[in-house]
Amino acid sequence: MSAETLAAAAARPADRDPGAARPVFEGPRVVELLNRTRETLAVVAAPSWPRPGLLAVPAGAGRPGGVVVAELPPVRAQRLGDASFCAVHGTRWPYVAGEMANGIATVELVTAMARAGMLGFFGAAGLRVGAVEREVGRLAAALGERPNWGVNLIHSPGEPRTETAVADLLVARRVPAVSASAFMELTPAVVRVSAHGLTRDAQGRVRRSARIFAKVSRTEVAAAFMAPAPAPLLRALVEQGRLTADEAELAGRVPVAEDVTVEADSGGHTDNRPLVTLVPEMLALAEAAAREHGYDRSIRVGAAGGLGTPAAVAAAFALGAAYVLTGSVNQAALESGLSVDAKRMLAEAGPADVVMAPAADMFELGVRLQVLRRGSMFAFRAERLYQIYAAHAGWTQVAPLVRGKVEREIFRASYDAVWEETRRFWLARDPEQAARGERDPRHQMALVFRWYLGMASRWAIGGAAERRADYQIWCGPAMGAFNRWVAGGFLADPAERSVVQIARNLLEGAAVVTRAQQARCHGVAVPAAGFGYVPRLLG
Ligand code: FMN
Repeated sequence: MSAETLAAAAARPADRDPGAARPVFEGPRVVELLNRTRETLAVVAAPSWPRPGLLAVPAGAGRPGGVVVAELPPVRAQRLGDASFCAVHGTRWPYVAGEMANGIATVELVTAMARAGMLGFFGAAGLRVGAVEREVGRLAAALGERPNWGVNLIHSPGEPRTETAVADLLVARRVPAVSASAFMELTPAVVRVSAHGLTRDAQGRVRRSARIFAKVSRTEVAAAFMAPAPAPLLRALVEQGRLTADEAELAGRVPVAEDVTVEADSGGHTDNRPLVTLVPEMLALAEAAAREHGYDRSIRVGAAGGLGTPAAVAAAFALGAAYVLTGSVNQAALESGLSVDAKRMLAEAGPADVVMAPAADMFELGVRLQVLRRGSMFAFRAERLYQIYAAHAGWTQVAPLVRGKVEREIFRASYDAVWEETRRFWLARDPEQAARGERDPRHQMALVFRWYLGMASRWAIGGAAERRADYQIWCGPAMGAFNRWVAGGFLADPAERSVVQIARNLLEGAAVVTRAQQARCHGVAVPAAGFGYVPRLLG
């Protein structure tokens, strides 16, 4: 290829595709070329040019202008993650829609993801076992033998029987993928789901019947899932007849989870940690576990938390994530179980419109989670209740003025009426809680305050407009970042936000951002718009 001056290149008559005929050097034409991720691009340079240019390379076309200093092959969104992810889980894309409690990640959401070649987890947390059973039945009927769908198994230290019952259900219904979350240590329930159905194939490799994803944000928990299940737990399960001796033996050779989702600052329960520190730390841990235990395949580390734009998704893959998992942005999708009213509130959020607030499930311990602040007083009111709880031994100890305000403004009912409703709820669900509430005034106050926190989620899901100011909507900064990204385009309209279009646009955009970085590495002047992507309807 002969060298050519910039002036000569610019003077060359454009053929049917200007980008293919002449190099481009700056501005929107660079952005336009970078968006063509399915084509090979060439970076061309000449001594007399101030900077390298970008050139499309269609088959058979010449390469006028300068010397080719680099060829940029097509960047396919399918290939941004670890190839084994798609092979093992039967997906086209290394992308997961995370579980959202109380059925907010619905059967419809999981089904849409599976049919589009991705993976989704049903939000089983907070639902009664009977409801989980019904929804798993619907999923199995809709998705049959497909491998690319799953259900959340949430650790429930306060309700161990529920955890075991859900685990047994997932095993019995042969749910192909299970996302284990909120675990602080391994329990018999999660170990059974992991070890049940382990066999060897003809080559002697261990095969799984259920693929466990562990959702973690701490290294000590990650290490437990990356190691083989502890022998005493396996032995006990064999003695109880809940695993066979062969399954237990094989479980000693593989990690409890081969997919570990690292969760950074996210919607809902979160340690608010940054993804950029967490992913490298967990990758190193996975590597060390594989070495220590002599695994014949690597543990995949996926990234979650804060992923609401193509740039964020591209960054997660650049960090080494094998796959990405989103949450907040899917809650605003058509298929999510949240009310239309609450979805509209989410669509108006900016990245800073989130705040930490007390969590209903671990209220007494002062555990907090991330919620939408804009348009709701929930975080403020829940915080007020937590402060009252922390400072008093029982409701009667609280100053009458404060009590009146809480009853009027937060409960909109008397304390006694709320306690009566709460007591009935616990009598049906866990009578010991109701009995303890009768005996212990401080525990009773906690249960009553937790009534408000629990109802605030229900109001948001059901769309109780008269309680809009109390909506509890779990949400991370990814939601606001997403809104900024899609502003002005078709995804700005909540009615257009299908979970699949959200995912496809994030992935396609991540491919563009990845290519922009490649071009920049070879000296091309990539404008800021080159690191963005305008959402479009993708087929
Ligand atoms: N993670 C769980 O493991 N179990 C849950 O029940 C659960 N419920 C969630 C409910 C909502 C409304 C949201 C927004 C998140 C929830 N998550 C849950 C976390 C998501 O699965 C996902 O890991 C997280 O949202 C990713 O971070 P992002 O919100 O920044 O995208």
